Amino acid sequence: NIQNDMDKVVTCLAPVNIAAIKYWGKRDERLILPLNDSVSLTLDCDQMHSQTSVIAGPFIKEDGIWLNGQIMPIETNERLQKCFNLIRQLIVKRKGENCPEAKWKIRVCSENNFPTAAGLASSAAGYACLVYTLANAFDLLNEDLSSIARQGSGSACRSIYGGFVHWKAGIDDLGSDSIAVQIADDTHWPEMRIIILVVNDSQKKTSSTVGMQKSVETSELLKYRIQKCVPERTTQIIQAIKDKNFEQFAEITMKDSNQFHAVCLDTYPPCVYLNQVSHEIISFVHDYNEATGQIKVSYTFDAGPNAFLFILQNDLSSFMSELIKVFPTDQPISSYIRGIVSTQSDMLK
Ligand code: 2P0
Repeated sequence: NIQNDMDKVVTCLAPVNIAAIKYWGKRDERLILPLNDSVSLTLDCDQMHSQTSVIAGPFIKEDGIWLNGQIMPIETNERLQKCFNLIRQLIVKRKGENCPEAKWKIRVCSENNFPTAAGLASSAAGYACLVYTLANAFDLLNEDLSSIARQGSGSACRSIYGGFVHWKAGIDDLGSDSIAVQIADDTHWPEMRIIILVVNDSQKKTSSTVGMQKSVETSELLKYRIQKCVPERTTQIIQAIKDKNFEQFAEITMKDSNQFHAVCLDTYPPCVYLNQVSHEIISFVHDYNEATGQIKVSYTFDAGPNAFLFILQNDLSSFMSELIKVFPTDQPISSYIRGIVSTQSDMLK
């Protein structure tokens, strides 16, 4: 797209991803290298997404980034700087040290169409979108973008790919093997739906970054989880995804969410992300499955009280009609995505 001057704005969208095997804990804070593998589903772009526009050129005096209409201080934001620098390094690698583009200043404007930092994976979509849009603007889409997105926010490396994604923790100290790979693309398992129950969309008290640092420092359960549980679960859930074995996928997802929140409680002082309504949703799901005699639906919770429910299309309407009896809402329940069914804003407060 770029010759001597970038005379157009490049705009891209990136979706959020929801982890079924959770990333929690780093072995290297600076390079954002995780202690364990994680597995996620990337939603479709037409629902919860970040949208980023980039313009660059000699006519821009300094780098600038606006997030949801507010200017972000780049000088004090190490992660943003890292992403800009890594992209510039790639430009030099591709086009030579003397290419003018490497010196161009860049303007970025980014917006989320959902609440930022409310445990709805906003940093994942945001950094994935930033890196992808910059790469697109500078013709770098063939490069490994997941390792750059990872250095913006760990979970962002998974949003670089659609469908079902495995972020391999890797063992290299420099992170060369800590990359996201696609397990299956977004046409695989089209019956899979995700229902998002927005219990609370306010900003969370302990950010994931800080929460996981504290867990690494203080939680014994985290060590056990990483060594004894996650490796086997990762292998099993990848197989379940490939086989479209919903019951296996769903059971592992619930167990991993529960263990992740147990680690949060085992952290000292504890990180409490779930609330009373979250626990009521968990009970509701188990009661529903018990009544049907099968695992028809599963839940997972990130660093916040909002629930992500996985269900197959065929079971969706009967489940929804039971759900709204217990958790009523005036909001219309819109049915989205390969991924996703509904955000029922504020309904559960
Ligand atoms: C996940 N979370 O796998 C887990 C589950 C939250 C709970 O990835 O410090 O915002 O930027 O690497 O990516 C949130 O962690 O943290 C996260 P950083 P990030 O989705």
